[in-house]
Amino acid sequence: MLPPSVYERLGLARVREKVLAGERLNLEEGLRLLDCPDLLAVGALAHHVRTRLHGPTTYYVVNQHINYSNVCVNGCRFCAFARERGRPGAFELSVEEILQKVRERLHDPITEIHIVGGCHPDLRLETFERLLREIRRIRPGVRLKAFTAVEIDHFARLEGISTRAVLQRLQAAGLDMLPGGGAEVFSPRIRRLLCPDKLSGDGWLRVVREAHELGIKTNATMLFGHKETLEERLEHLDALRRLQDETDGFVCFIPLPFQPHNTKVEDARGTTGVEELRTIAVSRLMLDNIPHIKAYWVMLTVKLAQVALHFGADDLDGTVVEEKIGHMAGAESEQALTRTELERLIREAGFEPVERDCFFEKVQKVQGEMLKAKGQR
Ligand code: V47
Repeated sequence: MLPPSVYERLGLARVREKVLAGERLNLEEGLRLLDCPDLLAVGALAHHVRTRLHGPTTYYVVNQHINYSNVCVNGCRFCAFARERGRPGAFELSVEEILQKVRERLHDPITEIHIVGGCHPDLRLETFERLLREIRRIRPGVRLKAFTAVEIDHFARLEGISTRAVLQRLQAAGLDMLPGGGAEVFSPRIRRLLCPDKLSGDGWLRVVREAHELGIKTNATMLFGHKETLEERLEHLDALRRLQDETDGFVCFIPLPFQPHNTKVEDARGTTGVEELRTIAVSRLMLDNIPHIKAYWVMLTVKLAQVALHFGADDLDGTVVEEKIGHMAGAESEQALTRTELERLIREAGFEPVERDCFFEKVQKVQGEMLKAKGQR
């Protein structure tokens, strides 16, 4: 933590006191932090909280990302991944092709498979139930983190059933958790501008609440650095914090810096490193009830993600493999990292690497075999 005089000069003396006392910051205080020119002063506060929560630990996961299709009816302006059906670059994997991707990695000690796609006009829920069951059969110990709240809502519309019923059916088929995507920024103004046909912010929060009520944990994201104001970023964080007060279902928050290439967002310049670190730090400070903040190296670059571990983040995410959403929008990071590389990045940043599963349960290594500390299926 920097000396009190630094915070007095910045008008943040009371904020510093509240952080030290573990008191909740209000929106106006969050806004002043997001607007503060002294990055290190904000970062030091976030690092204090991160250290109080996690000590010297930084988490990582050995995972696999699979995109089943990029065909999507939503047409979000910020997305370089999605295509209309039949257009160049559109793809759609069959269940067998997805299973082949799972089989190809059976030799890797993966604990999480992250599966998402676009809102496809006619892929049926039954197909996804079969997919989850088949993956479970092939790879029984793995955790399945699949389908954003936006996809869940889309399946419900296609089937003419409730989102709760969709969640229940997928849960019965083996779904463990929902990833945090599709949240973007909840502001109706921003959604009208960038993704008018997508599920609303309130809709996203409703589906996630239902998931939490059914015992399905989720992550949450915020896509920042496009057209949103700092106030809108803060309101997004506040909405997540209020829902978490009620449900306690969020595991991890992932701030996603907007990658502007090949998108339809006009005059988008992309974020700066300072803006990314400050947003990660403020997320840590505002989201006092969400245990983990992820530095997602795919969007941040590996080097900035490593630095972010000193600005409030306690997780570097994973080995990933075959990421498409960020890279099609110009992300300049690698396609995959190995466990050895992740551990080296964490150690060199001054932290102790701990392998986790999607719930942040520690993965124990026993004679070269990966066994979960608990909950092995
Ligand atoms: O929902 C789309 C975002 C998300 C762009 O839960 C973009 O563990 C930047 O949610 N620039 C998908 N971002 C990624 C995601 C995620 C990733 C890793 C881990 C987890 C988790 C979740 O990517 C989308 C959208 O918000 N996105 N386009 C873009 N141009």
